[in-house]
Amino acid sequence: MTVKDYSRIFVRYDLVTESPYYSIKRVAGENTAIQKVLESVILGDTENIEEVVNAALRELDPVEVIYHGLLKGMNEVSRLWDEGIYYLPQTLLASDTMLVGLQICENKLGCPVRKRGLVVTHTAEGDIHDLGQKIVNVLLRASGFEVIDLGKDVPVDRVVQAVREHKPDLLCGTAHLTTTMGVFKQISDALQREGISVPFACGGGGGVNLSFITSFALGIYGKDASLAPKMAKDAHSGMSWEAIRKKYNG
Ligand code: B12
Repeated sequence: MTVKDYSRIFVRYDLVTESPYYSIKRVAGENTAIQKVLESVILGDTENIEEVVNAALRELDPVEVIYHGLLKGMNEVSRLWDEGIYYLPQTLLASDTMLVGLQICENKLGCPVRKRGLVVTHTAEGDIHDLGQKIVNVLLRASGFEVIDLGKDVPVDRVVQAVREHKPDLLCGTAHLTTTMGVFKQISDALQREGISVPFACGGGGGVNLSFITSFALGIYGKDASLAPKMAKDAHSGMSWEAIRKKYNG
């Protein structure tokens, strides 16, 4: 066979596929405005994120911008990290970019005046992976729930204290580290010792999965943030944690 085109003969394909620009092409969608949001997250472009999110919001619903732009971009960043292409600085910049975009979407969503119920959310003790929790907060607020956001790296005692004090319909937790997810069981045990049986929806990564979360009382596994408002609605209507677990976790 004779080679007819020599123009790509010296291309290092490993370097091509390891570029974030390859990622951007890989996940390209139809909508240009959304594509720009996605690109800004992948490139960690904190300077332009405000402008591109506002432009996308002129065409699309905030929840669409969150799911098809911010979250899709962050999922691609997760892939780049997992494959050893992105390191801490790029990932951190991408996370900060996503958080700026999320805040703009949240402002645009606004909050219904009449509150439907109360939810306490937190990211596990020792864990700073709070992007999932932030999305959960935004979707809950947009659905009319009052959210008490305890933040990240929250000690077990503080979570238990907040549940005692605020008596939420639902408690939410996010964790990503194998070393931190165990605190969910500690929280559940502590609540049970006090006779509190609040449904405890948990999500995240690493070992946080259906079998781990359903291995302790109160735990309900949430694969996606969009489940949080549905679970909160069920909890507010009086469903027990067992019934909610059965409904969402089978
Ligand atoms: C972004 C990221 C970071 C960012 C976090 C920024 C931030 N503000 O969150 C930074 C750069 C700071 C970081 C730091 C570290 N990270 Co990191 N990080 C990631 C990465 C790439 C993506 C995680 C992420 O945010 N995904 C996007 C969000 C939106 O997804 P999510 O939280 O899962 O949320 C979705 C669902 O889970 C769900 N959900 C989440 N919570 C809830 C709650 C409820 C109620 C419901 C219903 C749903 C729900 O809804 C969301 C989508 O709809 C992962 C790799 C990966 N593939 O996941 C590693 C990863 C989690 N990190 C890891 C590690 C080891 C670290 C560090 C220890 C690194 C280091 N050597 O310093 C530190 C941790 C420090 C600490 N004490 O926490 C490991 C964990 C390994 C493990 N199993 O223990 C991972 C898996 C990478 C790896 N493969 O090694 N990290």
